[in-house]
Amino acid sequence: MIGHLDLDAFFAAVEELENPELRRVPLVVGGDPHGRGVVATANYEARKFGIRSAMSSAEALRRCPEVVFVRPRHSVYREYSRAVWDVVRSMVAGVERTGIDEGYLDLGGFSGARRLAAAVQTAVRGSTSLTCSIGVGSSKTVAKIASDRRKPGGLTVVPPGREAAFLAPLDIRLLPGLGPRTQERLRALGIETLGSLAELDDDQLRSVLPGKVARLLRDRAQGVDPRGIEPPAEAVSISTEETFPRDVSDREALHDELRRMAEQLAEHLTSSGRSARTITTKVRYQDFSIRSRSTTLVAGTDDAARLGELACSLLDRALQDRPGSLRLVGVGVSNFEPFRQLSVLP
Ligand code: TTP
Ligand code: MG
Repeated sequence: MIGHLDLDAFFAAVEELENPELRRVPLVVGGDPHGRGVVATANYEARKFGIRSAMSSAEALRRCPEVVFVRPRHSVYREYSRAVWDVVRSMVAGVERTGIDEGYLDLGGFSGARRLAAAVQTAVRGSTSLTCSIGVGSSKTVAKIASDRRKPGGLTVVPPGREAAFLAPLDIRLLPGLGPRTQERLRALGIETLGSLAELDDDQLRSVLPGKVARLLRDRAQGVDPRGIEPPAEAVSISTEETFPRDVSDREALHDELRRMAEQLAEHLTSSGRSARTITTKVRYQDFSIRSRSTTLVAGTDDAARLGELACSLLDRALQDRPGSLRLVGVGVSNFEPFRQLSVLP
């Protein structure tokens, strides 16, 4: 059986743990309500007012003038996320993380799946104080839809053979991969539920959406989804680079760029459960020549700030060896090792 785990109101739950005064007040983690900010997430108290992810912060404030806004702190969420997935990986052999707060778990046979899922919930809560919801089913689609049925803290198990019946009454918008345009076309034909999508014949299906995707979505609406759990891809290195519209010689500007890239790489590392020992900074000069400088640590890191500082000092070394304006900078990490254990969380 496959489990889908999704943390409850993740960013907001972390902010509540970090600052207990925020508990029991409507809380939005997001951008400036007096500017063009958007809601990243809202706690359940704020959701009572209809506040949702991706809504403008200004709209959230209109819906609930008492709502408390806090700005997102991604590095804090990454630390919590890592602690969560460390626990999950210590209990479940096959884990495929699909986002900062969600992923699929291989729960083995049906008989033990519910117990294992419940034990994961208890362990996650015990070690991080965060709650999560888990859906269990014979496929990714069923597990993912099930994890969203009883939030927060829910555990929804769809026994084998019950997939189609579980899906049939649900709204088509709950099917992952079904975009808003396809939804509109389906609704125009009176198809509102996964059950009626599942029953479409090939001709009707073609009229809504030509090609393979339509059949794939209909299969999924029937509970047919052969995708298995995929362990993280084993890349030997990951890197990112940026070509500037104009050559840049300002060291602070270059450092800012490198720190931003280090954030991205740290995110990748964290989400694939790895840390890196080697960091490389690459530069391209006005004459297109390329230099790179690397350093290798004794122990791996996936810390954005650390990677950023290393990338910047490597840039400084390259520019000391050969000064000049740059057309491009890049940062890469390699020499991976699995996570170190985290010990700063309560
Ligand atoms: P979700 O799991 O979609 O949302 P959630 O965990 O806040 O709430 P739920 O209990 O319904 O699962 O997303 C996880 C985090 O990703 C969320 O806490 C904030 C972030 N996020 C955004 O920044 N923007 C978005 O539009 C969404 C959907 C999420
Ligand atoms: Mg979530």
